[in-house]
Amino acid sequence: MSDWRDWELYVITGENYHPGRELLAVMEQTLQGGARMVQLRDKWASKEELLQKGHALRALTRKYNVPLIINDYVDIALEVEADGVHLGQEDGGLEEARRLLGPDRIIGISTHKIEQARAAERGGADYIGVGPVYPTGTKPGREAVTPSYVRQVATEIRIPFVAIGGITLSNVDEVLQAGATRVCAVSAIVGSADPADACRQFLSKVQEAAAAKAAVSIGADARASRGIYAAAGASAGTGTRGERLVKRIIVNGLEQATRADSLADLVLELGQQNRRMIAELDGTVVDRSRWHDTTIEHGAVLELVHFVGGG
Ligand code: 3NM
Repeated sequence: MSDWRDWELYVITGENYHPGRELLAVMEQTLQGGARMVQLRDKWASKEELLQKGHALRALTRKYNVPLIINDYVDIALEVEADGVHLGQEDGGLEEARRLLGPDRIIGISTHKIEQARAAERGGADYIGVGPVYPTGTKPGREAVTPSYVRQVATEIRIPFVAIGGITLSNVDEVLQAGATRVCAVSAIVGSADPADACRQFLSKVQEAAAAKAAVSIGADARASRGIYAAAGASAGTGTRGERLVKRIIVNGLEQATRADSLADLVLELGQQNRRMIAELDGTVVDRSRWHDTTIEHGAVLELVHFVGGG
């Protein structure tokens, strides 16, 4: 699997939306269309059925090198060798899930307000769901959080997040403008007559929005390096994240943009906070106890190395 955080389009199963069409055939079409993360979610299936579907989806997603996430069940995720689980607020148990799954498997948490997003980040979730952005029949009775919650999360939360709930090709632009860089859909994709084409269209919208944002960020960067620091949040480039300026840094030989102020922030931004790691900044190893007060400057060069502890 390439870095799972690269995902832009997350597709969740919803067999009720494609009666008469096989689960695997529909999900294969989404993978062909560019789904980069797949979740097995079926609130009506028995555990036995879930296991069988989980094994089949595991084989399929492996073929496409795409992570598989299991909704609700840590034991099924382990049994089918999925890449992780997705838990709702009512499921609780992030700590327990982490204990059972270990540091490397992915744990996602649904959040519906900023306090839940903060708690999930603090608790060591790898990503959060942000929704339902719009009312949806897939989770009936849930109040829509609206794009304003997406904006709030984009401004404040550092771990990856995915916007979800009632997202369609007609409203996804609004979600992307609110700061989402990853989207997830069930009915608009698996319920479509052509799931592969739906995925392609979603992906191209996400990628267009990312390209537009990158162009703005680089412009802001150029202004910043000329010493023209806009007032907090005033420039388009710093936009939704307020006063934090985008810095270009090099991590393990690759250039990337970050808004992290400290080494600890950066590790969180990269979703590596649960890993045992050695960090070297500009050629000097920084002890983990110093990560919070080690500042990340524009142009910093970092090496982050995982290690497997013995004893
Ligand atoms: N979780 P659709 S909304 C599975 O807000 C799910 O946590 C949500 O389906 C959340 O794309 C949702 O058909 C349903 O609206 C998404």
